[in-house]
Amino acid sequence: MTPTPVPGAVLSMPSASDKANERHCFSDGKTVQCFGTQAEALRVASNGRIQLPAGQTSASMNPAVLFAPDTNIQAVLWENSGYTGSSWIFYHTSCDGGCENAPSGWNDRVSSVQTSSCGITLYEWYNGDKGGATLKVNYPGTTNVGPAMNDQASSWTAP
Ligand SMILES: [Ca+2]
Repeated sequence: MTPTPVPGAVLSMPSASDKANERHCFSDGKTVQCFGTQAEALRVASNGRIQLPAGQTSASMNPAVLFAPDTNIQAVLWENSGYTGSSWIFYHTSCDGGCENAPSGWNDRVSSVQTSSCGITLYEWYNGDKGGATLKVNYPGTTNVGPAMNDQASSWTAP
């Protein structure tokens, strides 16, 4: 059923059910871990170095703190523009160009990206630069990856 719009309501605001369906995940290279709040995902991914109240996200964090070297977080990839919706945390220990393929549920989905000072490159195809479109995003990120890369990224590297 389509909800009836309320006059004057901001239609882009996530509803309670959208919030309930959000997933915030990362992989340590072996296991994917997902959480219902990004605060919890960031706490686990950073081994306790990032402590946010449950309702807050990396969108409101100082990027210098979010991407401090000891957090091992290279980027936060968001489902929607403006750093909203579900998020995938690119957990990686250095800016060595290491490539991560989009995990299950994340292919062709990323719309905005926060990145550490090493930057992140998004690729249209799996396994990095295989000839599809690419987009380099510089620190501290972009609230909209633009029409050419929106919902297109299938892998990413730092930088
Ligand atoms: Ca998207």
